[in-house]
Amino acid sequence: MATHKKTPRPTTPEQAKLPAETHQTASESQVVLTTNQGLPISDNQNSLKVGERGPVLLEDFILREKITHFDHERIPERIVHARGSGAHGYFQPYESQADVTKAKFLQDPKKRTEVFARFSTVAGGAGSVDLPRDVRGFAVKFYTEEGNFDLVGNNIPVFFIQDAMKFPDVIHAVKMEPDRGFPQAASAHATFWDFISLTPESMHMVMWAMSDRAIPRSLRMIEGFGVHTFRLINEQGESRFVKFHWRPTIGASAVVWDEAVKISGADPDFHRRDLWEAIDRGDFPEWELGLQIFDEKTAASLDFDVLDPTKLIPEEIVPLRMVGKMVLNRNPDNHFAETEQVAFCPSHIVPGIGFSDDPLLQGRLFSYLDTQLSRLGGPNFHQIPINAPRCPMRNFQRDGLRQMDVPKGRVAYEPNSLEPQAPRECPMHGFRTPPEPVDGTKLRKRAETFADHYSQARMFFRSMTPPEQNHIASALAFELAHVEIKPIRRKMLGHLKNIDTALHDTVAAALGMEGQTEEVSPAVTPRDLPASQSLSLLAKDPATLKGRKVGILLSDGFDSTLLASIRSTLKKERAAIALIAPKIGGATGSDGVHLEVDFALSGGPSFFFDTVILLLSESGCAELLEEAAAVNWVRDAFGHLKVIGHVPAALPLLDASAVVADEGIVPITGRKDLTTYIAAARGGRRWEREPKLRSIG
Ligand code: HDE
Repeated sequence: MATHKKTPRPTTPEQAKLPAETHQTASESQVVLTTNQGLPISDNQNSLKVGERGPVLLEDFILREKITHFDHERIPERIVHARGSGAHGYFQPYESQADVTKAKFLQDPKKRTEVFARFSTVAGGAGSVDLPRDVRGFAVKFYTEEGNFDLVGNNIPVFFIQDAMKFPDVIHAVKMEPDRGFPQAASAHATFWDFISLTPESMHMVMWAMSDRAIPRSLRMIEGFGVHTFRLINEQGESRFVKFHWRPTIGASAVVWDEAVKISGADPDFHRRDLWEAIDRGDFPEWELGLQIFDEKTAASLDFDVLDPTKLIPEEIVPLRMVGKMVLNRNPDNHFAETEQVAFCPSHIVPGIGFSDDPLLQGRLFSYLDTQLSRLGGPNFHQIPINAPRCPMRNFQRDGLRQMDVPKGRVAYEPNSLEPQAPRECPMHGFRTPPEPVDGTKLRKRAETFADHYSQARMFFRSMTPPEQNHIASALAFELAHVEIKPIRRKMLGHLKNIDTALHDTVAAALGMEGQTEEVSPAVTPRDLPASQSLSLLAKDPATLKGRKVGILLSDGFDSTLLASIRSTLKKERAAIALIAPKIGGATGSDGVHLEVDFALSGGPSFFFDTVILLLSESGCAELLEEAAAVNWVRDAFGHLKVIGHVPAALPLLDASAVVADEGIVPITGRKDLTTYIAAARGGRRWEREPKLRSIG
């Protein structure tokens, strides 16, 4: 028989409140803990029992309130874009855009409009990692003086499908497979590629999703796109088409795949942490808002349909007009209340902006409002502080679940004569849909003008630099290798052949599937379009250390004077610095001063940083030669093509890590060499190293 071991009985009431050191009671000046009804709580450590060791009483309403609230802490997560990170900030236009739009937030260069931005992955759940291969959501809520404008975009300018009817299918295909419940946050599985192989319209987006865009270095370094064609309307009622773009002012960058894999394990919150820390240290992320504005005539002259969301307009044809800047300068106060509860809807629009007939956009105008009803528990989610407009909101909608307001008065209808002060419609300033003649037959049919599925996919691939093309081929080989059903792989090779034969050949070889391609005949023969420079990340790499993170590995006896120079130089570059030492306790420099560090070697791998410096003493280096974590640290930095600055004493560690000297391995002996290191580090990764280190596949 099991015996019940008795714990010694506490002798005084004070002893019953163990552990004493974690128990904080309110002094006269402190805020008193209360229940949700405001009742002061005397004991937050113990439930109400019959005797000190007796059963807990149902009567304990304080315990029940606390546990009940806890039980209901989770709300349904977003079906897509569940994993997100947000920040507050403002948008400020450079000059009035009155010639094209009457939108109030685009008029006065002196006026800042408050914004809240949320960045997200698409496929994974709320607790999934930050760096899977995936599209990133880029949603911005502008709290304008004429209502909230939500620009709910992605970091890729096109989409997988052309019609909202297909959205549940593409999402079901990419999400974890319903029978087995895996894989989480990954497109490398059979159902996704099965759907894609049967959906030629996805091919352009697939090229983007397999490119470096899908593994960003930082949320601060992604571009954003409204994707659909929208409309701008000015005070004269003139309407033009527009596509929205966000450009990060510090440039867009990606990690390499091996880094993404390792970061996902070492720091699943890599992007969220990076965004938080940057804002926290005052290094505010910024994006310029760019508009591609065009009229019906230009739209008609293009060789694709501007209503087709699988197509982009090359900037060579319609350049961007940069109209203002968004600065994110404040972290959320509460992740749940703000980042989780924020409700974006493409239908949240303001006068001066309008929709197009893009069938995907039209479906979205329905979907987002609908999803908030179940996600946020009813029709009053606009009252949640993060969603509430900052301008007055008055109408006759009443009641409903989660009603937090107390509307006054007798009148809840319009027109009325009882309350002359009650709100009325405003023909002068109210939102108006620009009149557009529509005439046609009611039918379910895809427009012929949407039928060219390969030309822009080819254009995108051919606009990439060689390293970017290799990454696309590698990503395709990696993903398709996870598809155990061979006919799907064969069909995908058929699509790739329609996009680019060299790409097809490389992927077929990487899969070991030469000669097994299933031909896919395109609805429209793909054309060779001119390459577009703006599509490549590397072609417009800004060569800067601004906003980048430099990891400096120290050992006891490091050169203190040199560290001071490195620090002040990097500060001028506006780079962030992280110090790493074998132990978190820190390292003592040549001047005898002990320095605290940010990471222990094992917890601060080199793939957290954009470039690294080895600042070791001879004895420190000798000790690290015995340490696998140190050898991996350096080997990874080399393998991830990073610029490595090092003092001569670190050479044995470079050798032990099989580092081969090239222009990215920069000796630093003193202040003077720093210039060489900085120049190299500004240039980013050493792409010429890559083919020597890994083959495609
Ligand atoms: Fe979304 N999408 N989407 N989407 N989407 C959602 O709305 C949907 C599409 C995008 O940070 C959901 O509030 C349909 C394109 C972002 O909260 C849902 C279709 C683009 C976010 C929904 C699309 C996006 C969402 C899930 C095809 C780029 C996250 C939770 C017709 C332009 C916003 C929610 C945030 C979220 C539906 C296609 C971007 C279910 C039906 C194209 C950035 O309503």
